[in-house]
Amino acid sequence: MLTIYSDDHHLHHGRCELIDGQLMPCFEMPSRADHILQRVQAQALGPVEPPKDHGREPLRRVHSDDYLAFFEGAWARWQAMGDDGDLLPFTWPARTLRAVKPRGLHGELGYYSFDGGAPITAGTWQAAYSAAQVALTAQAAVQAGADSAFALCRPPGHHAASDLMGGYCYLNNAAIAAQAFIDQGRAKVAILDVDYHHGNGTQSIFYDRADVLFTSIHGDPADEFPFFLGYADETGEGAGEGFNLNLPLPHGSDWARWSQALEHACQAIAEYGAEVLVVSLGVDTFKQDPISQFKLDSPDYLTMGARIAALGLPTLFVMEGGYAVEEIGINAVNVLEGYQTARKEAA
Ligand code: SP5
Ligand code: ZN
Repeated sequence: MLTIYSDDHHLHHGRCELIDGQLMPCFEMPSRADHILQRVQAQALGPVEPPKDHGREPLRRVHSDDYLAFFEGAWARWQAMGDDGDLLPFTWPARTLRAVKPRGLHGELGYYSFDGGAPITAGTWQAAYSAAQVALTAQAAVQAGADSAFALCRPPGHHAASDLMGGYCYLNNAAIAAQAFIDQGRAKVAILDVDYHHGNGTQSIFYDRADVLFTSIHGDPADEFPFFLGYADETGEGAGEGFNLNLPLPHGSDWARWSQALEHACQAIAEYGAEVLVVSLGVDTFKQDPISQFKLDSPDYLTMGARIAALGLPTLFVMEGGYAVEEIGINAVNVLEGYQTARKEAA
C-alpha cells in the first residue's frame, strides 16, 4: 500500500491543552506521525511518497473562503499584536449569545472555533495545508486505480467543520478527499470514521447530502467529547436524510462490542452501494490511550482492517487521532496490514 507523507507536520506543535482542569502538553504531537512512519517502513508496507500540491481549490470545496483566510492570516495578526505564544480561543457564541462575527482577532477566533483544543502556532497553517495535500495526493492514487492508499497526515481533520476548528483539527482532510472523489466523477462515497471521538466536522459537512454516506463508531457524546454532536438520532436532513449513521458506544467498550458496531456500519456501507471508501483512521480506541475510554488491543486492529477489506471497495485511509504514542505505529499500521493481507487473499 502506498503511503503519502510530508515532514511539514513538524511545523505544528502546540504547547498545551486543558485536560481534567490542568494545562498539559498537547497530546496531539509530532512524534505521533513519526512513530507511524517508522512502523510503515519497518513493516515494509509499501512505498512512501511526498504529496503533490493540488492547490487551494479542493480545500474551498469543503471550507468557506472566509474561514480559510482567517486561519491562514491569524498567526500574522497575533504576532502584530506582539504575542508569540500559542493562539487559543477563550470565548464562543454559546446559547443566549449572538453568532455575530466580531472584528478583533480573539473574537473572530471564537467565532471560527468550537473548543480550546486547536492552538494556532507559527507553522499551523502550513502543516494543516500540507496535511490536506497529503490526503489529496493519496486520494488521487486511489482515483487513478490503486486498490488503497494511506494518507499519513497531521494535524488530524475530522472535528473541523466548514468554518470551525477544534479538537486538534483545522482542515478536514478526510472530507476534502471525499469531496475530491465526488468532483472527479464518483457518485457515491462512503466515510467510515473509526476514531474514538465522533467526527462532528465530517458529519456536518455532508449532513444534507446523499452522495456521501457518513458512518461513525465513537464514544457516546452523552459522556464524551465532542458532547454536542454524534448521537444516534442524527440521521441526516433534507436530501441527506438516511445517509448519516452514528453508532455511539459506552465507555469501556471492548472489541466484542466495538466489532458489532463495525458490522452494522459495514452493512450500511454495502447497502448504500458506495463506489469508494474513505476511512477516518483514529486509533485512540486503544486500551492504553491516555484520553480515551475504549478497550481495543493491538491485534484487534488487524481484524478491523480485514473486515474493512471485505467490503471490496477502493479504500483511502486518512490518519486521525491516537495518543498512545509508543503503540500508535503498531496499531495504525495493523489496520493497514490487516486490510492488505485480506485483499491479497481475496484476489
Ligand atoms: C482528532 C482527535 O482525536 N481529537 C480529539 C480531541 C479531544 N479533545 C478533548 C480531550 C478531553 C480529554 N479528557 C480526558 C480525560 C482523561 N482523564
Ligand atoms: Zn479522536
